[in-house]
Amino acid sequence: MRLSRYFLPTLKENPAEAQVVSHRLMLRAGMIRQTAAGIYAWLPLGYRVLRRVEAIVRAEQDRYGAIEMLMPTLQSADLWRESGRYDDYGKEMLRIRDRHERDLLYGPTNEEMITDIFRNSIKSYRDLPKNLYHIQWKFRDEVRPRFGLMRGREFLMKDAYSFDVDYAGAVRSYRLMMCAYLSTFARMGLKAIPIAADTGPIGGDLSHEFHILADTGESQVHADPALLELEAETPGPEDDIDSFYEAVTRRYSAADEKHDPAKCPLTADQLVSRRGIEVGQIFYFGTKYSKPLNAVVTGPGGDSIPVEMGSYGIGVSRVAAAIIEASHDDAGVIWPDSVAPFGVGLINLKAGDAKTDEAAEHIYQALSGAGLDILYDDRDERPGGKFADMDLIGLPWHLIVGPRGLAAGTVELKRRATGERNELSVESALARLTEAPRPVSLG
Ligand code: 5CA
Repeated sequence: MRLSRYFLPTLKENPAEAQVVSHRLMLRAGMIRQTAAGIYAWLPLGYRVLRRVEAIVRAEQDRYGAIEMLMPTLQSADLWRESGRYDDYGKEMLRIRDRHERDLLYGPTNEEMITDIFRNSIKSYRDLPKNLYHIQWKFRDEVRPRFGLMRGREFLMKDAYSFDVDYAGAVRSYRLMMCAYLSTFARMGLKAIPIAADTGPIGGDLSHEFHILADTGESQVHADPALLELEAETPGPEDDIDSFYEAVTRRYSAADEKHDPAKCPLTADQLVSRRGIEVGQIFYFGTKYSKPLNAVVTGPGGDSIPVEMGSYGIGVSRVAAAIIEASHDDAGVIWPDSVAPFGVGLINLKAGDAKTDEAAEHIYQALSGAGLDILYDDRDERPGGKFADMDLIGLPWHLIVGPRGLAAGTVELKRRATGERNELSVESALARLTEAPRPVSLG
């Protein structure tokens, strides 16, 4: 992509309304714009990040056996009356009435809808287990939307729902999702800690939140420091997930509401007690929805069994912001390779100079031809502004082409994360970049 033709409205000044670094940098780097309180448009650069995050979430859900589908954002109120949550949910639910005076709502979550779809289609224990998920916009009319995408009103969520015939099956579904989550966050360069949690309005008796430690986090979490050192490699779906799950969950962890110093086996100074950003949560809630909605299957003996369920959420849009909270410096964002909007930023230091244009164009074509995503800064601007913009948007590699280097037969390759710079021949720079890890495919 040529920057002269792209839409990248960067800001020089810090926007006054942004209190946390991710919000500030997403506005400044031209990734998002607010359109109403807690509601954002994703500009082209931000949208590429969102889609990469989505692609990793999707790949890991698929790998651990969940099946993708898509449910609508608008839901009928009647279903929520069946579960009893229409009144319970309170003011956070956006209620809508159509022209026929029928009550609808903009979905804050989808337990009722998926249970309805399930009960109309699956009748036998032989068709279980099933885990169905979608990646869809949600709306929660938060009293205080804040921190940009961290606590929005409209936000993108991956939500999965598992159906099993018995408790043992439900536990296996839950453990598979725990592994999928740890693997998902690790692929995004994030260290996410599973924290034992209360279940809140989703209900149930087994739940973990996944937190990224950051001072700007909205929750206080307490954990055994060993949980910060989990293996980056989580077991695959065919491996021994039970031993892994037990090794993780025997370590103490608790969200603030659940933390009880009297019951904690570690003393305060042995614990990590920090602010955390909740990027995902998993729940086992048994028959909480299947019983009132009558989602039953016929068991092996011909008896009617309400299915055992769990639900598993990831705040996809929140994750995009959490990555910035975890990875930035004073100059801007530092994207991990896997989720970067473009893998390489190519800077032409003297646009309009025939030789420099020719060399930069050659590199742009060669890298694009090798399947890399390049943002080519071909604008007629001063080098200082170009460097500042490239640091701000935080692409992992910067390839700098200027007349002085070219006269000596070199270009400069900079790694954004470390600041390391190398003068290389064009051929070596191209070879390095084609071999380097790339962002996940946008599909
Ligand atoms: N039905 C369950 C799981 S599918 C559920 O709704 N869980 S949740 O309430 O914990 O939400 C899942 C994830 O969505 C959270 O972990 C969080 O990362 C994200 N999320 C929740 N509220 C917001 C919000 N207002 N803005 C951005 N992300 C949010």
